[in-house]
Amino acid sequence: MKVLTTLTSPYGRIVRAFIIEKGFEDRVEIIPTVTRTPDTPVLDVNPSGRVPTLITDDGTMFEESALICAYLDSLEDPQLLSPEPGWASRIREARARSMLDGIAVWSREVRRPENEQSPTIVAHETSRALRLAGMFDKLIADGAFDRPLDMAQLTLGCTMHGRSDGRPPGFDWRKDNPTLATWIDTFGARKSMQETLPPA
Ligand SMILES: N[C@@H](CCC(=O)N[C@@H](CS)C(=O)NCC(=O)O)C(=O)O
Repeated sequence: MKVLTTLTSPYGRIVRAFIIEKGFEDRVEIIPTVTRTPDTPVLDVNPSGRVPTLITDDGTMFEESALICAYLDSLEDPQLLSPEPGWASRIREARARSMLDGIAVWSREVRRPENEQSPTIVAHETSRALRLAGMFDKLIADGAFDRPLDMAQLTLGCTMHGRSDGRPPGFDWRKDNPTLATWIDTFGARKSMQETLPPA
């Protein structure tokens, strides 16, 4: 199997980290690629051009990080991501993905040429990310992540780990969210997080 991804994509990082958590490094080849160019190799296999894109040995194409992780998890026991009964773990996962989706929009916006950037979008996403950081600070203090690895933890870890204050500019989340900061630092020590750090 092959996964096409950039090494900077947090969505790609979720899949790369999960491959390590699952011990599938020998089963899934990571193919670093570029996106958003007319000749990106992703377009040869996936018309959306998005990463991560998984190609299975029988040629099936998967996109969407959570789906790819669920598929990989299904291939071999123990299943690492079996959600606990009830809705709580899926609710946490959706909240983490909501935070990631907002930060991805924000990060993309500030990479555009300055005269094309929207201060309205930047302000909107800054507020959203800071509000959600505050929510996770409280949830974690209340024990939401005192459990085995799940997609919520993997998503939040890949969203926040390696993201020092001020990246994107104005994302000063650490000082007001010490519980979240400690959790991210602890989660970030996992081999899967250390080996998937985005390039500086
Ligand atoms: N919901 C998707 C999001 C994937 C996504 O937006 N990937 C970005 C990279 S961070 C991408 O491929 N962008 C290229 C493009 O939009 O053409 C997932 O979870 O995998």
